[in-house]
Amino acid sequence: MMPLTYSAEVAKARKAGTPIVALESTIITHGMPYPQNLEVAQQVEADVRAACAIPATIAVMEGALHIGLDADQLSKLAQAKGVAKLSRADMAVCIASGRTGATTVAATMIAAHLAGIEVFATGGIGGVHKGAENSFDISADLMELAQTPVSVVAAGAKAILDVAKTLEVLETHGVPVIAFGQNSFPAFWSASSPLKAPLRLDDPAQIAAAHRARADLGLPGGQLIANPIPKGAEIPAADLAPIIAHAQSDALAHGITGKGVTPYLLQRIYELTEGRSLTANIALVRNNARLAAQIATALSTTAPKN
Ligand code: PSU
Ligand code: MN
Repeated sequence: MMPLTYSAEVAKARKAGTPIVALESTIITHGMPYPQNLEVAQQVEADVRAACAIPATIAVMEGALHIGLDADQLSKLAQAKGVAKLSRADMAVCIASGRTGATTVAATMIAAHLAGIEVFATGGIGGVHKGAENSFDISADLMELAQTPVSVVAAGAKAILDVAKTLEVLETHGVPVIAFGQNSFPAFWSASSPLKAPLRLDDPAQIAAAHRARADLGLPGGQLIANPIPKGAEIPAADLAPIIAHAQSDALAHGITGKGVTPYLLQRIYELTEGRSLTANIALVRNNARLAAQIATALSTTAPKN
């Protein structure tokens, strides 16, 4: 079994049975600029604590798989240059070569599951990119949701993706996509989208019960909880559409492919919205952290059976 390096706070929570929420680190290293990335990471951790759970930010630091980072480690990671972006395919090589890497949704789910953490909060998941019929660019996050039993709270999928195809792939792989408190599938910067969410639940305790029921049915994999951005923080889809198209044509013109695509588009949209995309991003991640803490609390009252 892979040795795990727990932060003191997470080690204590594990002993005491306090609910724990996993947090990813790619959002810190590849999703937001410094110093906002550090401020957001600290704020999101504080939100989890305020909701009576313990945050476990996950990353590989110099070859060690960390479940929870202390304040110095978080600050170091937020400023580090050349950090690898780790998905399922990359984790083992990063660990074996003693390097530092930030975990995507897929890699964070793998690490969380190893640590017995059942809930994870992020901003947006990876998905099927526009033009995937030619590029085959489909995030490994989708297949991870199909095989690793962690409930992931995200604000839906970004319009940088082909959201309809993303939902189709999730359905094909049997991933429950559950909108929280509404019928529409949230569109990251906007609370609703023209697409209906396949499933809806209105109560964190029901989401926890569905997580347990899935395991009791013998089904592998987790759930995607699609939590809409808070109303006051939305950016209208019509404002963003031309900006996303602009960012996408820049990516094409610069020959950006593979793992580089998502970070490039996020950075370009940040520049083109003059930081407005980041303000919205912060509001929704914080909102997701609070919901994840409530789900983790509900799960902690019903231990897994296996
Ligand atoms: N989408 C966002 N913000 C992010 C990411 C996706 O809105 O920060 C990050 C997450 O870590 C996600 C990863 O798991 O990008 C997906 O990358 P790819 O498309 O290369 O699988
Ligand atoms: Mn990709």
